[in-house]
Amino acid sequence: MTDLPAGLDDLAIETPSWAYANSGTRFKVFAQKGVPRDPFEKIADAAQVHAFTGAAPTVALHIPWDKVSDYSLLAEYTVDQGVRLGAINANVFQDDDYLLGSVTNPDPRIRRKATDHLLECVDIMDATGSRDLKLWFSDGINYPGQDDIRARQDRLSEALAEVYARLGDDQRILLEYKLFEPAFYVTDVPDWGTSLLHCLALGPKATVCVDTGHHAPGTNIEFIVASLLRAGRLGAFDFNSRFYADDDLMVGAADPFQLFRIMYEVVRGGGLDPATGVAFMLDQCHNIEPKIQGQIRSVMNVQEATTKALLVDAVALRTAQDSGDVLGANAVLMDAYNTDVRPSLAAWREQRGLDPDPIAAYKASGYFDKIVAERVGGTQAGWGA
Ligand code: LRH
Ligand code: MN
Repeated sequence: MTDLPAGLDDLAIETPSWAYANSGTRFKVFAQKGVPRDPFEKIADAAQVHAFTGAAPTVALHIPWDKVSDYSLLAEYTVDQGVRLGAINANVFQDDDYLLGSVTNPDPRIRRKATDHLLECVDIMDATGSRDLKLWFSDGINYPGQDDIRARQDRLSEALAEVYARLGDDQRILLEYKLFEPAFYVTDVPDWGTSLLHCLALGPKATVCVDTGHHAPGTNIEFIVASLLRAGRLGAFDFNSRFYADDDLMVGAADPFQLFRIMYEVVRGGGLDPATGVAFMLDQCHNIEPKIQGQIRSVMNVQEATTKALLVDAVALRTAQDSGDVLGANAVLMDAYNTDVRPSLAAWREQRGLDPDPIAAYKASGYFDKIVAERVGGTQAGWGA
């Protein structure tokens, strides 16, 4: 069994409230038994993930999916459940007014409406004590000529500047990019370069969010991670995995080697140090699989990739790299990747009073049967689209 390197204790993963709700594709959203009906039940489920993994202490909210009358009450309930509220996700992608865009819309009245929603989310952060405002814009165009690409960037930066000015000292923006969907010709924040340009223009409290499902096939995401860490502008990850597009599958499920390479650049770039402020969030949809188990498995996948990354022999690697030993250097990384860290992680859990097998322990806890029996009636939560 491998001794676990220091640093794993620093890995804190944030689970998304919407992963516990019904989700699907344009073809079908399959309802599942026991699904939460409100943010309180979502948080109770998220608390289970932390209870069995010891590594998921915060929960991200999405507004208005998680709208409540009293956010400080929700924050108190969350602490009572053993977790804390994390990032606040704005939503300017589901209102009919946003047909031609939200903050980039040609119509100033609609831009005003969208910006006001973003400002409302900062008010919510004040109530929940959240540090991060996560901004993802579905804004874009579908046909060449439909709108002026540069003018839309001007509108976007104007709205971002107003929101940035509203931030408190300890608050920040996470600007997420995405190559395409729902826009299919130009997305206004399509890549890390565009997000970084806006962040640099705004100021130090604006950072980039890397959603691992938002790149063109073949994109070297770990290069983006290394570059953003080097620039001090890597704010967060939205972890998931994909075989084709924004599939939002469990992180590490489709490409565990890619997740390892990403976490190696995180470790190498000092991103695991809480002082660097990188948020490790999951952004997934468990369309057909049990949701709480899916989140537990996802947290374990990130723990495994991070542990392997922490095992890389940095001295041997640097020696091989500096001497031009191509295969030697590659072998150092592959040795770490090919190390079975599961027994060590099981021991890490036991040392912390956790069951070595979180999924088996969760299944044996009877929690799922309890919520299936309790959560009868009412309306199951979903994306509300
Ligand atoms: C957009 C996205 C964004 C969230 C949404 C749930 O694809 O990744 O992070 O708002 O999913
Ligand atoms: Mn995302």
